[in-house]
Amino acid sequence: MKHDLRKIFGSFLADGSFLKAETYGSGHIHDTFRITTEEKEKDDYILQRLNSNVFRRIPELQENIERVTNHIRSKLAAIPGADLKRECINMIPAKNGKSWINDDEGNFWRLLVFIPDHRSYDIVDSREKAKEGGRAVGRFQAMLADMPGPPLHETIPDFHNVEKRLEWFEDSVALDKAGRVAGLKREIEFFRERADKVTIIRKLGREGRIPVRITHNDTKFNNILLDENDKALCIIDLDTVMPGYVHYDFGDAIRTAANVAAEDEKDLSKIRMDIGLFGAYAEGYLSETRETLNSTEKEYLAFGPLLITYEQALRFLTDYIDGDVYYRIHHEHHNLQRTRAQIRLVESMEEQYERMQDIIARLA
Ligand code: ADP
Ligand code: GN1
Ligand code: MG
Repeated sequence: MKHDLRKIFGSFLADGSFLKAETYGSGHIHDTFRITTEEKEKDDYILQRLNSNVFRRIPELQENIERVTNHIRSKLAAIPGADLKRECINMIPAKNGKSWINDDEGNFWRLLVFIPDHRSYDIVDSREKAKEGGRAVGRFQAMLADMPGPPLHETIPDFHNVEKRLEWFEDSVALDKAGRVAGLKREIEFFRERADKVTIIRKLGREGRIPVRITHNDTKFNNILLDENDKALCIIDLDTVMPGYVHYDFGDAIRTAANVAAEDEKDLSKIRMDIGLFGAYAEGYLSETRETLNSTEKEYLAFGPLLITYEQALRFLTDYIDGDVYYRIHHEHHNLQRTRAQIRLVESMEEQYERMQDIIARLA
């Protein structure tokens, strides 16, 4: 599908003239383009065609992001030397008065200021970067802790509800829409064996032992931008910011920051959670959140990565079984390859779980 990106860009109140558009980044959900402007001194932009299959209520989602970014900007404005253009997502209003437009085909588009001189990593190769990532997420949660107003919209209902995700998985297995289930016995068994264990965080929530907070819910490391010196800069991809448990954000960041291999690595022998990267991220994260987290949240923090990596593997396999309807794939069996890589990562975490708990106990 070819879109007239120049025309779409022209529907927003951006400063600068359209020079060129290129596809950008390695996100799995939206179609993302970098717009370069003709004038050297003016901002570049990120133009996104939003995935309305994944996000069913985009006006609500955009309202969430407006509230969250306004609140973060007001916090940053009180910090001397803060860079409001680089430390927070800035959405450009459209000429229609909203923060998005619909094109003739009904697609939703939004425009963001391109954050200059940032570094984004799919794989983290040093403890310093992991620690800065932890700081960035901790700071993000702290800034949103006192956001006034009603709860944020749930942009994807039951997003991290692993009990629901297990039900949907079993439904998909039973339906076997794409005829793929016969070859997946080992993988399916992996999830069933652990199904009772992974509900612990939700149980703690139901018992009132851990609070619902505002969380990001998609803290994979390439959604955490670092600056040119690899210092914490900005958390992006705010579509899933909504009520959640801190274990989700800690877990998803460790899933990506502490894995020495790619999320979809084919050679399973290369996949391992690095305990040094785990400890460094945890140190950065707890340096910002030690005072706010309660003792039960801390006690179960190390379980977050096991839960979220399990859930991620389950989501990839469910999508594979459904015939690849959710995540962008780059080849036929990509979702299965991703599943196997994430299963291997869960096993690596299980092997090191006691050390993970010890590290958190020492830092918390
Ligand atoms: P997805 O949900 O598809 O992951 P993201 O919102 O994360 O979409 O955007 C995809 C990629 O685009 C990011 O991983 C990042 O590389 C880049 N990106 C997004 N927003 C910005 C921004 N404001 N400035 C610079 N790069 C950005
Ligand atoms: C998607 O949007 P992106 O690419 O940052 C997904 C996350 C998954 C991730 C796996 C809205 O993240 O939940 O953890 O892929 N986002 C959504 O790489 O489903
Ligand atoms: Mg992203």
